[in-house]
Amino acid sequence: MKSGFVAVAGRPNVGKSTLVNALAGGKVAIVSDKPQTTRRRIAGVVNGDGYQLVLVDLPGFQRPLDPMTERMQRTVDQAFEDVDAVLFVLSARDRIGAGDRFIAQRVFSLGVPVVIALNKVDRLKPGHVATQMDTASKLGDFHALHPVSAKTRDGVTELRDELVDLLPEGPAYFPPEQRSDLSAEEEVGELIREKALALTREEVPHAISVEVEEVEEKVVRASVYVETESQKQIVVGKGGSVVKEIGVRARPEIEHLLGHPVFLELQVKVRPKWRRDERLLERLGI
Ligand SMILES: Nc1nc2c(ncn2[C@@H]2O[C@H](COP(=O)(O)OP(=O)(O)O)[C@@H](O)[C@H]2O)c(=O)[nH]1
Ligand SMILES: [Mg+2]
Repeated sequence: MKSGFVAVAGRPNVGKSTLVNALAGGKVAIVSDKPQTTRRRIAGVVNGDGYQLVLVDLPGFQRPLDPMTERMQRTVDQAFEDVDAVLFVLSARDRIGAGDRFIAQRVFSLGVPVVIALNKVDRLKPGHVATQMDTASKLGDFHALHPVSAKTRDGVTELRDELVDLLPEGPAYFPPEQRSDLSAEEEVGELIREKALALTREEVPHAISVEVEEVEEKVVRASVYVETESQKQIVVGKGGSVVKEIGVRARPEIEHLLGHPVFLELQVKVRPKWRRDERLLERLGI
């Protein structure tokens, strides 16, 4: 049996979480086009014939701005301490630049193999992909470079095989039916947050956190927290339309996760400055 941990590194929005989901063959981490979607470290477990690959999806690298982003950066630093390899994700759709080089400095100095995934190659011209591959190859002494699309799953199997090849002999760290290291409550909370992020913009997504109070046989109770009264009005929406839509979108996925129908009870609440509340951040797993 081969098993081990691979940290997934890269700038925000390059598609790290989407790629983890594609490699895991199911939803492990939530995805959005808003920065700071991934706030905590999530292990996505890929079980295969004779191997268990644990992908550690991380928040993007960033300059810490407040206690929340400080904790997020600490998570990233700690995650690098004990991994067998790094999957360094780049976006073929964006300029490979200073932000990527900053992360490259870090990952290429860890002393473990670095596999580069040049993501988002879907619908790009081959010439453009070739140019981006050339730029990517100059970032450091990589073990392998794979052009992929997490969206269409092009190249994902080859990438997975490459990562599995790098794993040492070892035990299974998670039971084979487990797809991530989140509890059911945490997974439900993340799904609700994903829908809330999709339906809000500007500063509101940053201000949203979700706490699941109860997962019962028939009912799931959760609160969506924001920082101000005006953000609350936005998340509630006219006549409750926005929070209702969050529920409509989240419920089928929660039911799929739990394996049975549920009634989803959502409340929107104001908790001023929660991003500075260390105790609450701890509770939210950030
Ligand atoms: N076109 C395209 N978009 C992608 C691909 N992978 C991710 N995205 C989009 O890029 C955005 C950021 O994805 P996410 O996985 O949250 O990025 P992260 O911040 O690196 O974890 C989302 O809107 C995704 O749908 C891809 O292969 N192709
Ligand atoms: Mg992410």
